[in-house]
Amino acid sequence: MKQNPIPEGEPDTSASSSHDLAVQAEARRRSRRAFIGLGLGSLLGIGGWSWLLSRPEEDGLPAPLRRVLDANGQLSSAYFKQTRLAPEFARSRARTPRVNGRYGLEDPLDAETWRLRVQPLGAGPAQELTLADIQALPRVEMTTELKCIEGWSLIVHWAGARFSDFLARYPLAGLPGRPDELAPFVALRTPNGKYYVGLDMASALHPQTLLCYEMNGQPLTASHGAPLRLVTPLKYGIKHLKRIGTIAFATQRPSDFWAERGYDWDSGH
Ligand SMILES: Nc1nc2c(c(=O)[nH]1)N[C@H]1C(S)=C(S)[C@@H](COP(=O)(O)O)O[C@H]1N2
Ligand SMILES: [Mo]
Repeated sequence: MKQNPIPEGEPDTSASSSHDLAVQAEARRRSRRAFIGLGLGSLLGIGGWSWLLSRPEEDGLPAPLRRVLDANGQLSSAYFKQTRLAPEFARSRARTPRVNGRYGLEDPLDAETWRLRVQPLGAGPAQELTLADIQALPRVEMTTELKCIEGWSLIVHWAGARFSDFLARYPLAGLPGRPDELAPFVALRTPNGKYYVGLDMASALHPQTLLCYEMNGQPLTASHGAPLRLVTPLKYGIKHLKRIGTIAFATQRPSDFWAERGYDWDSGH
């Protein structure tokens, strides 16, 4: 049989029987279908998301996602723009970062009266949660790099709850009148509203986006964001809002403290 040159980027199929080729084509067709399904994830609604996110994990991703990523290198690299994982490090390399940024931390923290306010879209009342409510969610630890746009970075060990687990337990992110569809944006701000960040929903649901209550094995100090801060290691430190007061949902990009001062709204790296 005539040997065709192998096109760039295609698997070497020159030794395959026609049966193998048919199997491969079918596998590719299926993984493409599965991938397209995931691309429509934002239309999947919270029911679909909570199903997906409650699947057993492989490498920190829900198994169905991981399988799609493994199934097709080319498509997965496209999808990985959103779902790649930030590198994790040995815990022994963790250090305590400098305190950087005190906007929104001006008032003394009253840990007794602090509540996390979760504001659904539309007219619904805010739900108030305690730190114990967040600590009752599955605890996740990770050692990742905190990168500041000022040019420094440091490895930190964090403990907290996945934002996705929080939303699965408190499904308050639905659109008004369409509770099965997720709002496309999340807005977080300090209790006094002086520091605020916006996230797209895919970033909020990323498996390494945590509502953190511990840094390097200790409860957060006030200046590092007690009692609860955001950590999202695919983005710069400016998005890691300390002392979360309110989480709200939005259909438009929420205002963002540093985006208003000229930085990139997404601030991914
Ligand atoms: N409330 C609040 N959170 C904030 C900031 C801030 O000014 N106020 N600064 C951000 C910036 S720019 C960085 S780099 C990180 C630093 O976190 P650290 O102080 O725990 O090192 O916090 C982020 N979260
Ligand atoms: Mo920063």
